[in-house]
Amino acid sequence: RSKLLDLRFDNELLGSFPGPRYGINGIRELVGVYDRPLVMSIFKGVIGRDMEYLLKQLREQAIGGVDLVKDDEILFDNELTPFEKRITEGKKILNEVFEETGHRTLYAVNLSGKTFDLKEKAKKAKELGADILLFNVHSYGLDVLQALREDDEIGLPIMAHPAFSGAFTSSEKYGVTHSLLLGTMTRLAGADLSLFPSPYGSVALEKGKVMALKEQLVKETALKPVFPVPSAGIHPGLVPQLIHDFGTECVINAGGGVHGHPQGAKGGGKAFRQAVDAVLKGIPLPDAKEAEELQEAITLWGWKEVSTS
Ligand code: 1AE
Repeated sequence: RSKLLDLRFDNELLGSFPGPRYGINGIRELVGVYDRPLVMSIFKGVIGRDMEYLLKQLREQAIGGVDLVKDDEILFDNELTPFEKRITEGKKILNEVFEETGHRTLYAVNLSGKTFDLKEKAKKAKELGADILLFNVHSYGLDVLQALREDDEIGLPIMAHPAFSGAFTSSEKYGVTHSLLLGTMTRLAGADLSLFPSPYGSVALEKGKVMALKEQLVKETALKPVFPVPSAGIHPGLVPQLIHDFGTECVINAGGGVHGHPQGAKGGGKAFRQAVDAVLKGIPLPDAKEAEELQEAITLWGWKEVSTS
C-alpha cells in the first residue's frame, strides 16, 4: 500500500515550471466578467451528430447567457464535426449571438488525436481563432500539457479535464491524491482552468478532498492561480452551496443541468445566471420570483440550502 499524498517545492524548483499562462485574471479579462463566478455549459449528446446539430446547440447555450461553452470531453475529432470546422463555424455562431444580444460566449474546443500531432493542431486552432483548448490531460500525461503551455506559438488558454484521472486518484491503496494531481500538478504544468468532481453532484467527491484540491489551485505562490471548476451533476439549485464553498472565483459548470431544463439549453443557461445573481444579492432562490427560468429549474431539481458542514 503506497499512495503519494503531497509534494512540496522550494521556490527554485517551482520556478522551473511554467504554471498557467492566463490564470484566473487572464481568463476574466478574456471573458470580460470580473464580479461573479463564471458560468459554463457543456455540449451533450453530440457523438454521431453533424455540424448543424452542434451549432444549434451552441447557439442555444450562448443565448442562455453562459460565459463559456466547452466541448464534451468524449467528443473526439471526427468526420461529422471536425476540429477545424467546430472552431470556425462555432465562432461565426458566437459572433452572431454577440451581434444580437451583446453577450460574448467563449468556446473551449477539445484538442484530441495522436500525441505527436497535438502541437501542430493547437497552432492551427490558434490560427483559426480558437478561444480556449479543452484538454484531457490525464489521458496524455502532464508533460504534454506542459509542452502545449510552453509553446508561445500556441499561446491559448488551456482547460484541463479530469477524464481518466480516477485511475490514479481513486484508490486509497495506490496512486496520488486528487489535490496533488488535479490541483498542484495541473497548476505546475500550466492549465488555466481545472475541472474536478464537486462534493455534491452525480459523482460527488468527499468535501475535504475537494477543498484541499481547490486550495492547491488558488493558494498564493509564484505561479498564477488556476480557475477551479467544480463539476458533474450540477444544476441551478446547487449554486448557493457552490458559491458558499468556492466563493466567486470559480466557474460553475453544467451539462445536464443546462440541457435538461424544461425550456432547453437557453432556459438552462438563464436559470444559472439568475441563480448566481440571486445568491450575490442575498436572495434565497425560491424568493427570486421574477426569475422564471430559475423557478422552473428548482421545481424540477430542487435547491440546496447552504450547509456549513
Ligand atoms: C468532472 C467533469 C464533468 C464534465 O465534464 C461533464 O461533462 C459533466 O456533465 P454533467 O454536468 O454532469 O451533465
